[in-house]
Amino acid sequence: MLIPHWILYGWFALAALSTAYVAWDNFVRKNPEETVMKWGWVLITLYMGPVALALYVLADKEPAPGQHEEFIKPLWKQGVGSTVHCIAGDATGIIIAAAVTAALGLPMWIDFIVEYAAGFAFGLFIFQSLFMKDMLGGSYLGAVKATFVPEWLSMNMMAAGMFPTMALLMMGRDMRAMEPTEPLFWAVMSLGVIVGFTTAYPVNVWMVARNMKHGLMTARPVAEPGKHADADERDGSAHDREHATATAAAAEHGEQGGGHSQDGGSGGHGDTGHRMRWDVTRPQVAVVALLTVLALVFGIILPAQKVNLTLSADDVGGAIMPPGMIMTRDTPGEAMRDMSAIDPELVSYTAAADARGDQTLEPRLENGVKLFELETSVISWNILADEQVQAYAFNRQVPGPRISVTEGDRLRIQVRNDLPESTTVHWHGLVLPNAMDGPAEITQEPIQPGDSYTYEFTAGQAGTYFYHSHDHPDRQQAFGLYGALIVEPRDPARDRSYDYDEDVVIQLQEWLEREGYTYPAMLMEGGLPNFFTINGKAYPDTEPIRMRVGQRLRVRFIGSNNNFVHPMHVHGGPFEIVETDGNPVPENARLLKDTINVGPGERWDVIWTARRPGKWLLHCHIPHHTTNDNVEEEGAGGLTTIIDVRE
Ligand SMILES: [Cu+2]
Repeated sequence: MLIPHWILYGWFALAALSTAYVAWDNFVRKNPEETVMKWGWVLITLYMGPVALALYVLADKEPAPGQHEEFIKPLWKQGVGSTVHCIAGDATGIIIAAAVTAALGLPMWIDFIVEYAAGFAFGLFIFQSLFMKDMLGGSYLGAVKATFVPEWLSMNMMAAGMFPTMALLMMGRDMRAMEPTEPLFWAVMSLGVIVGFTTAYPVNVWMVARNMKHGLMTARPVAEPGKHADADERDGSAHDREHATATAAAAEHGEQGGGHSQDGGSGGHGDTGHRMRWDVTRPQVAVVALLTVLALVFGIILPAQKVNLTLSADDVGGAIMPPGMIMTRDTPGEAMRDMSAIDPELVSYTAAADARGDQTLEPRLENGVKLFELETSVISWNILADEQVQAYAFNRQVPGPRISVTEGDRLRIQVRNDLPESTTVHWHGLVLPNAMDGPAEITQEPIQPGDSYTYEFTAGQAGTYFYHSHDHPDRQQAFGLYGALIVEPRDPARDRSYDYDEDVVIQLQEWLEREGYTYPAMLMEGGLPNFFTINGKAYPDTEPIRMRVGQRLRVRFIGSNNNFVHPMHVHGGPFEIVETDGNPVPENARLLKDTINVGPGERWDVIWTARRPGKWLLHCHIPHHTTNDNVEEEGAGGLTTIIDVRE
């Protein structure tokens, strides 16, 4: 599931408004609450948004002046207060640690350790101890000791909910969630805190009930004798004044959460000994501690079974995965990056909706050498009038421009790489010096982003060839880095035996496009294509072939696609196969076929005679490949074109 940014920003806006309200109600309207709790509520509302706002209003916001003491008595509200108090510190530590570890590029499993330590430290040393020390007798060390175990139990349960939420979402389909610069990261943190709050709540209720932890308290400003309580303008201020004394009294014994402790039998809340007396036995604490540790362990084991926790934001941060890709705990980061979508923000050029690829590239002549310039870049390309893909393109077109030369020509081809990743170009089918052949890391260093490489060779063979990326071709060629390379014979007699009137190149391709993101189509779970193109367009936007009865058509099929063998079938009479992979077929060996299996990398040159007038289909015979995302438009789709024959 990819969550649109407007939903994320909507959530952040709600969280901001909720936080503003809670802050205003606490500090301006002076909800009669301990200062530490006021800050706790503000932080927790920042993280949990409207969820915290609801909890605040239902559990802690004084419904009418003077009612706070009574209002907060129920145990469930005390539990909420205790959880807020704990999570505010823990979550702050975890979120800061998560942002720092992500920025440092540390693996997820180290993130968890750092986050646990930071969350616990923040919760214990700052939120519990520092803020609570006055209530706990004034000694900071004493406060640390008194709150250590309750804080630890609560932290375990919080992490038991928050860690798996973070791991499964951060390393899910949309790994922008691993980047603190992305809004999704903060949304995942927000959800993680909500889940962590939920899992930490039960143990907090238990601890409040057993007098191990404070819940909610009422704290009212002590009215100075002889002076009216401050001129509060709001309704019921008279009520406030009436309760000024009660307030002070409440503050005195405020140390023990709310009302329940009164009947909780916890004796030691006298004026001096401000330490809470736990209403539990050691074995009881021990078994609850055991359960929280188990919950935490499961909270880490669970995601570790599902996602690869050895990966970091540096490895896969920002990657958006195809919806059906199977990612397991041992899927390498490189595999994920390879199958991830093109980041639409990298698009540097948007081609016109009706732009066509395979435009003939004119060379410059330099001392008898034909100089061609190719430049790779990320573009937006229409495969249909209403369907755009992000593509890797040569010279801003899909397929790349046609390089058309004559047998024996000396070629110099400058390739400039403007992709976000390295690339190379392979001249498919040509015999040339090994250093000019193109396979990345085998015959050459890949061309880094911003760099160039010059290929120079003589086109020694006539026929139908093509060029394509040979650096991660499973990704780059699938994204559109291919183009036709046609070498005309120096001796025109070579193909006189199969005269033709029209000459058409058909380059096949498969695409995977969903929700506006383009993934490299692959024969892998989650990578199967849902769009198919001839020369960069799907039917009905493929270019029809216009002929007259009696004319002969030469079709040069190029298997520029990556995955399927496409049985290309023609209506209205068979093809005659005249060349295969650039090699002429002897006249006495030329097969007649109406269906030719065009596999990846293959070229088939065929002659088709227009025998009768009408609209004759030329299409792949895997019916799914003649649909657009499983939809047939105007009778077909995808790998379909029409040979329109007139009298
Ligand atoms: Cu097909």
